[in-house]
Amino acid sequence: MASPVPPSAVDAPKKVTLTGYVGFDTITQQIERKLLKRGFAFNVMVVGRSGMGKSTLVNTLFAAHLKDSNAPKRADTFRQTVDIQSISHVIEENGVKLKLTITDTPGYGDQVNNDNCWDPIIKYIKEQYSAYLRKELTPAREKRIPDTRIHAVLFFIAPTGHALTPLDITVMKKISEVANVIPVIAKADSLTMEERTAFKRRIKEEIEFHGIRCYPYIDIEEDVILSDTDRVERQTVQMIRDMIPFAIVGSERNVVIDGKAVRGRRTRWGIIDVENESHCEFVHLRNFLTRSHLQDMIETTASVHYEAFRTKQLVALKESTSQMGSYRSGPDTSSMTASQVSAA
Ligand SMILES: Nc1nc2c(ncn2[C@@H]2O[C@H](COP(=O)(O)OP(=O)(O)OP(=O)(O)O)[C@@H](O)[C@H]2O)c(=O)[nH]1
Ligand SMILES: [Mg+2]
Repeated sequence: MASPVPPSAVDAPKKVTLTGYVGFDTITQQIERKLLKRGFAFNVMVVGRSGMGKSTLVNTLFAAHLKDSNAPKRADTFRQTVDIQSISHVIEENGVKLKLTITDTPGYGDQVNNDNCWDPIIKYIKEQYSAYLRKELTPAREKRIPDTRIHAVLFFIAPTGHALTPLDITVMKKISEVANVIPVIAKADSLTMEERTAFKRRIKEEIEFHGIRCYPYIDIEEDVILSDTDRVERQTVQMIRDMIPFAIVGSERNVVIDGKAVRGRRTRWGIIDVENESHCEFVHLRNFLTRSHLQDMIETTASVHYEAFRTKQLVALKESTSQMGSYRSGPDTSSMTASQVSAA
């Protein structure tokens, strides 16, 4: 049997300074690999008055990118959307998977009394937060909670060339309190370029006047000294804000331009190519959604809108439980909330 080693022979812990390369700088690549493997979920919702081209846009947005054309084709006669429906597609680009879900909603504004016509939309958005919160608070929660929270709401404005309607103002305001709202001018082919510019300016003024908070947000803190990166970021946001509302045209049909089939509309004045930047801002909208702001919208939904919902729910729950007097040895939120959290 080996004799025990005398204490003096054991090496005391030494403080070693590593001068060689250890490789922790690969952490960014490690994170990237993990994120790529996991993929992203991005959920967009379209909202607006009846007949504004919401369903058409849903079928135009990523049409060119879908290899599988399993997307339901619409019948030749246009049907009104009667309930909230979601369509998901998985798009893959350079090994990055994006699960894109577009939620189509029925147009509002057709009733004699349009009071509370926004309720089903708000309810749907909150239900997704609620489902997420329930899963988050389950004692044995899933490693990755499926994210059905709406990250962007495209709000369709009628191309009247005049002003927003009081109903649009109300609905936009209500939704902007619970999600990222991005206004768009629908059916922009019915306005001339000059009319578009003037209408955009008018909408912007109204949005500001009514205190509607549209995405992307600028939080101006007066005394903060900005770094160069912050300054560039702020300029980009400002540039995009100047472009909003995007003037868009949607189409589910192809038209032939120079022998090439493109998504477009044949009008009395000529052919409109949806993807042509000099015809409309559809491409700017799509780039904004997928290229420049996808991650930020996902993050903002979680850190601003979902966070506000979560806090409100948990505070309400805590109050109701303490009122019930069932608060014996401190709150056990994990088991309580899982069963009690419901859409506000
Ligand atoms: N001129 C023009 N017409 C469009 C455009 N987008 C859609 N339309 C037409 O507008 C009509 C209504 O389009 P939908 O996409 O069904 O409208 P919606 O907003 O889904 O309507 P609801 O489901 O009733 O709310 C159809 O005849 C479309 O072809 C566009 O950009 N320009
Ligand atoms: Mg529709």
